[in-house]
Amino acid sequence: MIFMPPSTPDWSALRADFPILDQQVHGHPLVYFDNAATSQKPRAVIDALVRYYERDNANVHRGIHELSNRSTNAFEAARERTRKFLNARSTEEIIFTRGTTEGINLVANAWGGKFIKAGDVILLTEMEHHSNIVPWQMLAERTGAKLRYIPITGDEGLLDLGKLDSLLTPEVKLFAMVHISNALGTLNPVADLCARARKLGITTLVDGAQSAGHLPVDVQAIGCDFYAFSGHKICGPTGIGALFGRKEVLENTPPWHGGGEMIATVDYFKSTWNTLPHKFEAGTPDISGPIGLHAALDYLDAIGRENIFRHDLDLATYAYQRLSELKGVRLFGPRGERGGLVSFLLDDVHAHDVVTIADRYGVALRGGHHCTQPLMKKLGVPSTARASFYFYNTRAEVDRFIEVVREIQKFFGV
Ligand code: C6P
Repeated sequence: MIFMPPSTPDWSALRADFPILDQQVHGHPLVYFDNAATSQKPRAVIDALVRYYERDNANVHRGIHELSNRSTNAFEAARERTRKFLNARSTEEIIFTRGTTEGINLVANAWGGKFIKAGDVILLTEMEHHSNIVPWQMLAERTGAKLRYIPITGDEGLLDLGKLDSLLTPEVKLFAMVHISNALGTLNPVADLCARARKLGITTLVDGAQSAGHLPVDVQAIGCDFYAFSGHKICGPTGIGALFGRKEVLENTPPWHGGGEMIATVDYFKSTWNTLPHKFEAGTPDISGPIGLHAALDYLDAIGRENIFRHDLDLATYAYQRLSELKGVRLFGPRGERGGLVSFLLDDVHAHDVVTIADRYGVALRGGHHCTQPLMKKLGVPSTARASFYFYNTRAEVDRFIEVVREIQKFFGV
């Protein structure tokens, strides 16, 4: 998949929008390479949150006073902005959630609770995050359904798609797949996978935690039934995300949480449900979250997601190449096009030691199983170290990271 950037942004000017990046950590300039865990926030997002709390704060959809109207309008404007960001057909298809994890749990409980039965199969891939495994295991336990996995090819971390035909049997009712793997960087061909599933009448879910805000996402072009993402990974606040659900699917899906806002009428023994998407948003929602997310999506689209993809890919390719020139480095994930991260191991050095020493030099990495324990087992490692990039990172920072990796190798004598 090649995206052509419309124009090249001034990346170093953008960096100045992120106050947090301008600091020393343990006496060294901060190199923040933990963006797959959470991104930093630009001034525009911080200001939107402050402005909301200083001027407009009130509950939504309830009051008829001025502040409540302002708050409701801003909340629903954020929904329209999110619709546009994903190219969904209607705001009825955009449910605000706490993030990717909650979006997937909503589908597993509400949709899965109605449509998954004993003997059905839920198809996943071997590179899924726990958020796209555990909710399905819980559903399978409740219903008697079974899980099945598309294997990966080894350290290169591609899906072994030669096996797909034999896995897409008539028992498969749901196919849930990660768009970009947080542990490998693999960019999966989700539009092709969804098309193959759709031909067989299989419902599809895409985990967009690492893809939204990193490349252009068009849920109609992907052709998925559900797409979940988290705002905090793409310059937005923590605690807010969205679940796209195709309207026809959501209309047939019962609510998950019960309470205020999600009802049309309530009496002592029976209730009826609100229209989409409100039937899936019980109780007072996170209000400042969508407002901050709105500012984040405006910010990202002003840069251009094609540009962000190219920039992240350049850093990942450069880091991969520089690491591969060092002795004793084991690299994970594809050599070619990939998401903006690199997972690696240094000989026998534990990933936590790599991350701990890198931190002394001001370089923020992540080490561990990255919430992909089954994948780590498959790769035969307890953990990996991971450098993950975003558009405010630079090649000079990658050079600094490589210097630090060499210091770590010297320290451990490897
Ligand atoms: N991965 C990482 O450091 P939440 O926590 O709901 O915002 O996102 C969950 C999630 C789901 N799918 C994928 C592919 C993810 O990468 C994540 C979050 C973080 O890699 C924390 S483990």
